[in-house]
Parts: sequence; C-alpha cells; structure tokens
Amino acid sequence: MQFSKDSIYANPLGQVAAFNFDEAVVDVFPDMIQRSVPGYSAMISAIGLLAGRFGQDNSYCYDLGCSLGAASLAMRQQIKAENCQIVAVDNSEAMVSRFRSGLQAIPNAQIDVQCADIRDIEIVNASVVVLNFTLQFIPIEDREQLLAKIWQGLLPGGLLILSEKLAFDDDKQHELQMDMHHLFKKAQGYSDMEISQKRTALENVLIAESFATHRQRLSKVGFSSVEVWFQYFNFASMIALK
Ligand code: GEK
Repeated sequence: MQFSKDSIYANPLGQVAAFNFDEAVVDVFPDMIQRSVPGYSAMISAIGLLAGRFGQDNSYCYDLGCSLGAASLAMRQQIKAENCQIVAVDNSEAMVSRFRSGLQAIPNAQIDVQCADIRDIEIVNASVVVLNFTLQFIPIEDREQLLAKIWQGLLPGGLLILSEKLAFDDDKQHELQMDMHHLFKKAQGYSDMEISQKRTALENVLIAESFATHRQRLSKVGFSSVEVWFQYFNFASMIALK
C-alpha cells in the first residue's frame, strides 16, 4: 500500500481546521503516528504479545479505533488460541476502506473490519479489548459508559489495553512533558510551525486526562487492577484486568 510523508501542516494555514481522520490524514497516517507518538512501534508489538497471552479460545479480541489496523495485525500474529476472532472497528470510512484493501494482501488474516462508532457497537465474549489512542477522541462525558460496556463484554480473566496521551495535575510536570513531546517531534523532522498548527487542530478534539483520572474511572466501572506498563513522556499505555 502506498502512503506518503506527513506534510499536512508544513505550510502556514490561515485558519487551522479541527483535526479529522479524512482521506488526507489516511494517506500519511503511518508516518504521522510513528513520528508523533513516542514509542508507538514498541506499544504495537507489545499489544501483540499481550493478546498472545490473554486471547482465549472461542472468544473475540476487539481493536476499537483501529485506524489502519496495526494493533489488529500485531494481535493476529501472536494469538495462538483456537477460534479467537479479531473485530476491528473505526468510524472513519477512509481508514476502514484503506485497512480493508490492505488486508487483501494478507490471506487468512480473518479480521472483521467494521465501520461504526465504538459507542454504538456491542461488545460480547471478549478476551482482549484494545483502545490504542482512541478514548482520547471520545467526549469525556461518554467515556465511563463506553468503559462500562467494555467491562461487561469482557470474559473473566479479560484484558483491556488503554493507551492515551496523558495530562498531568502538576503544572510544572505538565509543561515539561509537553515540551519533551515537542522536542521528540522536532527530532522526528517536524518544524515548530507544523507542531503548533497540529496542536491547534487537535484542540477540543483530543482531550487528554491524567493517569489518576483514568485509573479512577476504570476502577469505578469494575476493573480490579490498573497499571501503566509503558510510558514515554506524555504517552502511556495501561493494562486493566477484569
Ligand atoms: C493504531 N488504534 O494505529 N468510533 C470509532 N472510531 C473512532 C471514534 C469513534 N467514536 N473516534 C475516533 N475514532 C490505532 C490508532 S488513531 C490515534 C488510533 C491517533 C478513530 C479515528 O477515526 C482514528 O482512526 C482512531 O480512532 C484514533 O493503533 O491518530 O492519535
């Protein structure tokens, strides 16, 4: 599949429109996420390993907000359980159609790709649920209900992997981590203007919360244990056990 280098915000834009996962973003998505999310590849590989460990026979593994399916494909490689099916869901038509065409090159991937809002789907008989940088795009008021639905759909011994950009309650820490992320993006070749225009585009679209807030909400809906297993500046991935 052909993808391009991300230069969406490389030229000055009079008015920066709110970020949205359209065709233009899909065209550059692998490059964009790799150069914007510190540790992205490491997290994707580990999601595969976790699914290999937690995937149960005759169950589903959900990849919610799957984009082009990186987490689904990593899980597919590692799951050894019998009849353990992957359901990948995204509400961006552009993402879903590109993911589906990529899958044609991988016979027997057996990933059920659905175009839907993850707030509207049923979650049943799940051994693994992945929210890899997706919850941050769901309005805050809808997050608890979505996580409660996931908890209910998980089997005993089930696992939720929740990766998010984090906010920090301490202002100094928050500034430092944001600055370090800025430096990370500069080191990946983004200019100050690109970084700043992307930040504007994401304002009110990506709403980050602190680990304490995530942990509290996950516990409230029923998860028995929540820990961070990976963090690189203000990007973290948590595992929540049913
Ligand atoms: C990866 N997980 O490569 N319903 C369904 N999908 C949604 C919704 C929603 N309500 N809101 C946003 N999305 C991927 C990366 S990207 C993260 C995930 C990023 C989808 C949206 O269309 C996009 O594809 C994805 O969530 C977020 O492991 O770009 O920072």
